[in-house]
Amino acid sequence: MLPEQLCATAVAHPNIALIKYWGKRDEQLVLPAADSLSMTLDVFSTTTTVRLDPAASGDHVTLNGAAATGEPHRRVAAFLDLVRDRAGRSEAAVVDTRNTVPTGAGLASSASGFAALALAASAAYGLTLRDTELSRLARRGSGSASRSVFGGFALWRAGEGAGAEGDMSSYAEPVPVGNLDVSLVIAVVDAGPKAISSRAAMRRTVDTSPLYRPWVESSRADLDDMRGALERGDLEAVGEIAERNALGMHATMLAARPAVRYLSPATLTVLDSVSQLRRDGIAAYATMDAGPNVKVLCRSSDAERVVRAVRSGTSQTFVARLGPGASLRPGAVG
Ligand code: 2P0
Repeated sequence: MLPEQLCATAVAHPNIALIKYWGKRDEQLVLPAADSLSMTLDVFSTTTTVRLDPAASGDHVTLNGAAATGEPHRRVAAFLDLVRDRAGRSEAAVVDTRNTVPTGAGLASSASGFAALALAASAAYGLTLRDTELSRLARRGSGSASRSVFGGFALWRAGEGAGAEGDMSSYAEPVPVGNLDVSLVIAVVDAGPKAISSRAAMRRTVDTSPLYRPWVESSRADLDDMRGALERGDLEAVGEIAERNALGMHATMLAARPAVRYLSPATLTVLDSVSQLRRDGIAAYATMDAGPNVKVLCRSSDAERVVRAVRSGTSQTFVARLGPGASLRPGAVG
């Protein structure tokens, strides 16, 4: 019989950044160049079970029922090594991950994936981590996963310094928010795989874009403004700041050499629809990540109107609201 802590299941949700993370100062420790701020969604959860297998010689990973190989397997195994180091244990693990994001929706699952894996693996290997420690651990899998540890709005601090000092000081934490009614309409314009991974695109932007440093500076100012807007519960200000921050991030990428361009003609069509909604008096603001899809911030009561406005030119739309932080499934440890 296995001792009690050798199996755990955790659930986590994706997050969308309103102040973007784009660029690292330390690739190995996943230390970002600047703070970022996100909202965790209530859709597209990832559920991950980690079971220690003392008889196995290596980790076995399945993603939606299919055995992971190559780079996805390597990233999970490297992450488990961090957990094993910290726990002082050496057993291999069987990892089963299920994403509820619809296949082909073109939405990344690394944030929810590594947040769920961090929680399930740390519990399975017998570690009890505070939220801050869990966020630091999830960060090592994928930077944005540090934020999915928390529900609602989360601020990921870049932290200070290098090496252990940087590692200790870079984690996410919840952000206090006033009374804010917000929904996010996700407009999928292209569900295909990206031409360049966000990891490689970030690196190229940091290394070659003359607009990178200015964007980092303006992002710091955007963050201060965003915190004020969230405290006031001012959706118009939250949306304006999020939209300008996202467009600035894409501008820095366009200036990379060679250029990184995720935005497509269909993206711009949706952006036009969002501008038209504003002219019609609807508070609607766009943000885009490492792909052509558009997420539109709006009041919940306007979400259906936004869906109708962006529908032409999109293959699918979803409406999300604020979601919960990562959690262990009750009774799932043992
Ligand atoms: C974000 N993105 O803040 C930004 C905006 C995409 C655009 O975080 O290299 O998968 O694993 O730390 O977290 C996507 O990057 O990158 C991302 P790694 P990650 O949400």
